[in-house]
This record gives sequence, C-alpha cells and structure tokens, in this order.
Amino acid sequence: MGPAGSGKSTYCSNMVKHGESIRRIVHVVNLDPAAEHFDYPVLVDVRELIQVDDAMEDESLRFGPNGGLVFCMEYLSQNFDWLHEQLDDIEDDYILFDCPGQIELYTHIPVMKQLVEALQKWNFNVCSVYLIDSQFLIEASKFVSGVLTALSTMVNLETAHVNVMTKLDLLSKKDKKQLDRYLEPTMQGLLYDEFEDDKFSKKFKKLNAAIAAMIDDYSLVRFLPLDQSDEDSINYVLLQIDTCLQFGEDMEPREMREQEEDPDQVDSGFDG
Ligand SMILES: Nc1nc2c(ncn2[C@@H]2O[C@H](COP(=O)(O)OP(=O)(O)OP(=O)(O)O)[C@@H](O)[C@H]2O)c(=O)[nH]1
Ligand SMILES: [Mg+2]
Repeated sequence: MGPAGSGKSTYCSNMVKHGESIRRIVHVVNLDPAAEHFDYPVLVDVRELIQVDDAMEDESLRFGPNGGLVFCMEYLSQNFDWLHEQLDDIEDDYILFDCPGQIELYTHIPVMKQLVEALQKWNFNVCSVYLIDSQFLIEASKFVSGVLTALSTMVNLETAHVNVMTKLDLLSKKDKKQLDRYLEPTMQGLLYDEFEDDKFSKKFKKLNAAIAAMIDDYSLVRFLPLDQSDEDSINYVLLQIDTCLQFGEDMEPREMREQEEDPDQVDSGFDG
C-alpha cells in the first residue's frame, strides 16, 4: 500500500525479480481496478472481476475516477468468494497484493480491513507493507503527513506493519546524509527544527507539537530504506517482512526433504 506513485507496482515487480534470483516464488495479485501498467506476471487481476471504467461508463452509475474506484473495491468486498477461488490452488503461497493508492480505502471505508479479515480466515498470515516515496520524506512537514497516513493505515488494519521508504536511488548525496534522521525519527526533534522560525504562529506550533508527541507516543513509526538498485537493500526488506509474517518457519523439514531428493536444490519451494 501507499500513496499514488509511491512505487507499489515497481516494488512488486522488483520482488518478483529478486525472488527469481534467490529461487523463491513470489506471486502478485493486482488489486487496483484502475491499473494500466505493471510489468510483473499476475496471479490474479481484479480487473477481470471489475474495472474502474465499468463504474465510470455505466449509465446508472456515472462515477468519476475516485468514486469509481471506491465502487469497484466495494464490489470486490461483496465478491471475496471470487478471490478465494483464484487463490485456492497456490502452493508456494507468498503473495503480494498491489493495492490502489487512495487513502480513503484504508481510513474511511472498511474494504481493506474486510480483505485482511478474509485472508486471515483463509489462513494467510498478513503483513501490511506501506510505501512512501523518499522524495517526500526529506522535508519534515511532508514527512509528518506521510507518517500520519502510515499510522492511520496501521491502526485501522491491525496487522503486522512495515513502512518502507522507496526510491532511495533518486536521493541526492546531500539528502542521503540526512536519511538517518528520517528512518528512526523523533518527531518532536524534526518538527522543532522545522517550525523554529518566527513566521509560524504560536497556535500552529502548538498543534504541530501535539501531533509530534502523539506520533512519538506510538513509537511505532520506523522506515526501512529501499534502494532498488541495491540487491542487499531489497533482500533486507524482504527478510524483515518474513520475520513479521513468520514466513519460512516451517521451511526446514521440507528443505531437508528436497535436499535428500535433489542435493543441488537447496532453497526453492517455501510454504507460507
Ligand atoms: N528511480 C526509481 N523510480 C521508481 C522507484 N519506484 C518507482 N519508481 C518510478 O515511480 C513511478 C511510479 O511507480 P509505480 O510503481 O507505478 O507506483 P505506484 O505506487 O504503483 O503508483 P499507482 O499505482 O499509480 O498508485 C514510475 O515511473 C516508476 O518507474 C524506485 O525505487 N526508483
Ligand atoms: Mg501501481
């Protein structure tokens, strides 16, 4: 998940490619009814159930793009059986869900929460991965709004949750030097620097201090850095998420079985 353009589809595509290089199968489900371009192979595509044009072009609906998307996602929530059928035969069941970016799906309407509950009912371990573009983070005021959206998603979905800062390859050397401040942020410290200036009113500063204290109180907002040009960085993110999912805990016996059958084959075939 994550705001529009934060790199969700690219993340999925990078994880599929990384999976190929470490002999691990990563499936992707496209959950964006408005998706036009992605370059990963899809296991399931929500557009086969409904797409945003259906809701926009229908004479009786006539939605715009955002209302259309909400309509499609609600339609999906009424048709989870369809999704369950498509997921039923998967053996190597590490599945990424490439979600739409609209924040209201995570904060205002229940569809994503319902999806999480359905997946859990079907015995999947679920971890939310929330992506934010590092270009927006390297400025304290934008960072706060990014953190708040990540936090409200986390509180709303109630799953294990990992925040990832994407597009590090695009940061300048100067911005990279500041990165540590943002990966494990103390909000009060960040905002103190930003709003020290006298041009801000007392009330505005007080509001920001209150928001910062609230975020610090949760002390749950951390970001994993992701540089798609660095294989180690991709692997690090994958492993952190594996830990949250307890993924691969049942791998050992199967790995040993496979080694007995085929001594060359060590790390393929995970069970989720
Ligand atoms: N350099 C660089 N570009 C990236 C990275 N991730 C995404 N991009 C670019 O950012 C743009 C948006 O990426 P997408 O993966 O489509 O983002 P998205 O979150 O799926 O976007 P929506 O589905 O429209 O919400 C594309 O032009 C990508 O090529 C990255 O890590 N590095
Ligand atoms: Mg996308």
